[in-house]
Amino acid sequence: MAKKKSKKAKPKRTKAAASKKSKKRAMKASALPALSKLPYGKAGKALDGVRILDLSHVQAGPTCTQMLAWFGADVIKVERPGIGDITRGQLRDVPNADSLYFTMLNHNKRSITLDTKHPKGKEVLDRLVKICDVLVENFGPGVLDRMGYTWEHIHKLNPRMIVASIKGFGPGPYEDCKVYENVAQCAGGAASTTGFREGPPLVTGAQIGDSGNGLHLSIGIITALYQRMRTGRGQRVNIAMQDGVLNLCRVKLRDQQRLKHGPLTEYRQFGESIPFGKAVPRSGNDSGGGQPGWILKCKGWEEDPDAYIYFITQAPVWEAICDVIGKPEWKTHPDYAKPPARLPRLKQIFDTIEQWTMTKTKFEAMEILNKYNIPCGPILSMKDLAEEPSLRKTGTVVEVDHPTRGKYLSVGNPIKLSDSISEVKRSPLLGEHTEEILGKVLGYNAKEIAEIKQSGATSAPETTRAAAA
Ligand code: CAO
Repeated sequence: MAKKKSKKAKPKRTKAAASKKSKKRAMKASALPALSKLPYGKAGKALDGVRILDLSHVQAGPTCTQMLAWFGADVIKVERPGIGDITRGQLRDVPNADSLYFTMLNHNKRSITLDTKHPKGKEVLDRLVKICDVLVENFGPGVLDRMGYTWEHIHKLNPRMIVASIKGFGPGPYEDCKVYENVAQCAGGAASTTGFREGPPLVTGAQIGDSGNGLHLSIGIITALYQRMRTGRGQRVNIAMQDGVLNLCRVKLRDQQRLKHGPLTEYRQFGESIPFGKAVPRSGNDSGGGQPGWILKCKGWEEDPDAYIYFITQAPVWEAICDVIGKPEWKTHPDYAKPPARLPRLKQIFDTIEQWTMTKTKFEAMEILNKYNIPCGPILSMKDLAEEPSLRKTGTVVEVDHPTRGKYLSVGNPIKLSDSISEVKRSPLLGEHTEEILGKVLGYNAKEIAEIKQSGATSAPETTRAAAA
């Protein structure tokens, strides 16, 4: 029997309790500023006011700081006098101009040249540490400490500083190793699972070790900046390239564990009755998810290496697929009608679909398949992408002008914020902003700037300059 509700009177809200509650509400509300009345895209940039001390080089660090710069952070890139970031001179296509390798990774930044091992250079770097919010570096293991910029030293100068680092490996047997992109792909599980079963491990064109970890690092930095709003203090953000690549290969670690319970039925080798070994094999062009897919030849494949399409036999549109490729009988045939029945015969199914795709160009096939919501994608070459008008329109591919190399194409910010619109500004020349940063940012007067310059802390000896040319 239900208990009779007690008729206890509700406790009366005292004046004190009410005022406590309204205070709490007011505090909560005041955590956010009043709604901006400015139109979207006109209220400044997301990271306006954030200053980044960028000691990064090559690709992994610079992709991170470029992303932060696109979001409005003031990125001050510190470079070795006379040489600068090594990529300025690597893979050069235009004599005496910064390479595309450098320009495409260092947009929207300012450059100061500084010998960080020179006593006067250290004095300037100390000042930079004091006024910046984030220090980003991807030197080899131990380099920053050897320079004298240990976490303790940095934190003493500026307890609010976030110190963000990329290294090849985390603590463990390889922590002292230097690492480049492809090493990270190999150590993080990507190479072992990429390519065809019968071939060697393969590295991918997507720079998941460098640019992928630049993204990981930027997420870490923005998160640390957010936490600093509550704690007031900085923290370290560490990314190991091996970890970042493994994170992107998460589905392969999933498959490694599934192997214990039987063969991976969505892999072609299952249908070909080839036994699985102890580790996840290379899966060629098999889909990494639950909907089987493969790359198929299209009309013109004999001459054009990119005349292919990725075709996914998504279960809900199977009947449409059967009609399009001229196999309506597969809709009811017990060997093809249901997804589990199709798994052992994926090769034969895709070979049959390919007979159809070979009669169409990749774009014709796309148009037909899209009408039926059949997931597919043409293999687009870099030429296709560079010339694609819709990518130009969205700013994903942009043309940038540069004083020494002229016009070139770059990839703009792929993350589109509706209230913080990215503009792509050319990369800085080596040391272009040295005086500006010494004077306007660090507050040195003209006499002090002259002394710094005379000390050799911002310029390279003739021999270094000649070697870099
Ligand atoms: N003034 C004076 N010296 C400077 C300087 C400056 N402004 N900037 C850098 N240097 C010096 C450093 O002090 C260091 O000297 P020491 O070795 O004498 O201490 C040296 O230049 C840089 O060392 P490094 O190990 O970082 O550079 P490297 O070319 O030998 O190696 C790389 C490059 C990428 C393998 C290594 O930096 C690394 O493993 N980084 C971490 C992982 C990473 O980010 N890899 C991806 C790179 S992108 O493909």
